[in-house]
Amino acid sequence: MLRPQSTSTRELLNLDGLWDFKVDFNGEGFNQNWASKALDTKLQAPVPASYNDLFTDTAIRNHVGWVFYQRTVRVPRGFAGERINVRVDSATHEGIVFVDGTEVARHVGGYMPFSADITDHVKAGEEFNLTIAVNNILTNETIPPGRIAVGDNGVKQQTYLHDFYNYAGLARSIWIFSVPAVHVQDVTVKTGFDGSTGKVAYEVATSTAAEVRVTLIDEDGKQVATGTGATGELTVANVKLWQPGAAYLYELKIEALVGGQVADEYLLNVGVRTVEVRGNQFLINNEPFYFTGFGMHEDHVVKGKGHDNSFLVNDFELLKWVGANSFRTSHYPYAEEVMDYADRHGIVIIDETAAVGLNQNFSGMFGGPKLPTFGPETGNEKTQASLLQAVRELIQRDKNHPSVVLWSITNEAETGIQEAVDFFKPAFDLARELDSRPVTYINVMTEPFGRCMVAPLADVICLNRYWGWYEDHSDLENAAIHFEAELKGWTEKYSVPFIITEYGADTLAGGHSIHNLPWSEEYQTAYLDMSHGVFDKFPAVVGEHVWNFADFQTKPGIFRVLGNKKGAFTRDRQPKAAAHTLRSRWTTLNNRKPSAK
Ligand code: BDP
Repeated sequence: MLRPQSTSTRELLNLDGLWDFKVDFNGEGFNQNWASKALDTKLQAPVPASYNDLFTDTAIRNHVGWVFYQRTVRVPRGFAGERINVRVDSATHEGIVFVDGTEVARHVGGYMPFSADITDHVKAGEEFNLTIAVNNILTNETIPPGRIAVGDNGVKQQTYLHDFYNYAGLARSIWIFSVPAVHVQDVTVKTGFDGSTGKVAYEVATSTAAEVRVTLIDEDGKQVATGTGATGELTVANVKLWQPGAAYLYELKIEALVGGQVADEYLLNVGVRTVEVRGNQFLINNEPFYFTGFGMHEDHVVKGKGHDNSFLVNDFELLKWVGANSFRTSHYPYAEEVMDYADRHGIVIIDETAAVGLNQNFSGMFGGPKLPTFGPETGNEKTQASLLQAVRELIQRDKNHPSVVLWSITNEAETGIQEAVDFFKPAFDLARELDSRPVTYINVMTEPFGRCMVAPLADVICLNRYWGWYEDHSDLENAAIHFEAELKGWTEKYSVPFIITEYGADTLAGGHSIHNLPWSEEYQTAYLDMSHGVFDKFPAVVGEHVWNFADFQTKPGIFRVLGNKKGAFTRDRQPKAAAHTLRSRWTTLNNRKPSAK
């Protein structure tokens, strides 16, 4: 799905701002046709933002079900004669879009865009009523999965098997945009190079038959290659590569022509780079790459998962300051603005679906009955279909980002049983069918090398390990022994690169202890030093992502103290002592392992 944009043939109108907002407490919004008239409400909610933390009413925060957002939109006169579309960058977790009360689009999956052609419902120059109903419910058939429980007090509660809080609403932008009748529908680029000659293979899909012309333009605005036809390969002399920490972006201008006249123009940023797994190395542009950085979250005070460009810039500034060259979109795809910014600033991304919590072994910790992870009431064929949809949509959306080097299928699923292989193998196969990047999954500590059956499916094995926190708590000497023994086992069994995608210790900013007591800043830094000492012994460990970049909001009912406190930064982005420890290690690594230097 192409991001909408404004070009010489396309118009774009952003609909961010305050929308009327109403919570459907009694489940009557559809029966009473709320979308067909002005919402009877005094509440307004900003878009983009999660709605949960905006209001003082706890019932809104805890609501399980539908909410309605509404505003009037005037279609710009300049849209006349064009195809008019509405686009929702995300609706968490299900969205239904109505134009003057008529449903025009519906989508399940809270972190992916969807759009609809509304040309037949609106008129350029005139107003229409845009309503978006959004549902926050997670079931055993959604990704991520969840379960609705009804308490003895008769109130519905949402449970789920991941710790981050289930923020909901319209957390990303909403747009209307126009495209010409004949337009560029999709484009896929694959890049490579041979010596100093770059290669950009492209494939363009148009809405109806059209001639295609492509032009590659460098950062100085100079045209460096042209091509015609819906598919082809451009060659770039003296190519400037997209490098981690030193991004270079060409612009690919794609034109659809009818009778020699330009009907549509679309612009795509292209970074020329290669990604390859060779033995136990992860290569970017044929050079071994060592991942330093974090698992992150889209999480801020008040806005929840609401995208905000100020926070985006500041978070990336902090990544740069601390010496991080990469991050993982734990545990769902992030806003497209984030992906574009990473392309522009040379930050490497492990791009993850929202398949988190497919693991009933955690039900004790998160509350809920202990069921089998895979079965009719839990992970079934419908859940699997949702996972495949999540993989398809993720790759469809993010395939052209040079920053993305690895697809992550799932986080911390139960993987030690044959049902897991049956469940996940089609997702690995699909990712490989759709794209050439390596594919990974994130292994949980309870599925070690002697047990996990999904590991053989992966090109890279990612491990979340909490030696010294959930195991050997406050005992770093034994933690080091056990961590090393475990990595020895994994690296002897599998000849692939390994990334430690989570390791971390909850830490109260300002907490101190001369004895390195857990929760103190001293313990967090000692824990990191211990872990790094272990990683450095293994050439096959090609990356370290600390859990987490910053403290974040968590699900009520699990034993966290006002959120998960494993951040190297606090929730308001101030450094803990750990951030300085990481900075001194990472700023000297320069994308390479110390042992590889
Ligand atoms: C891992 C999860 C992550 C949690 C983390 C933790 O992948 O989402 O936040 O542990 O416990 O299990 O802090």
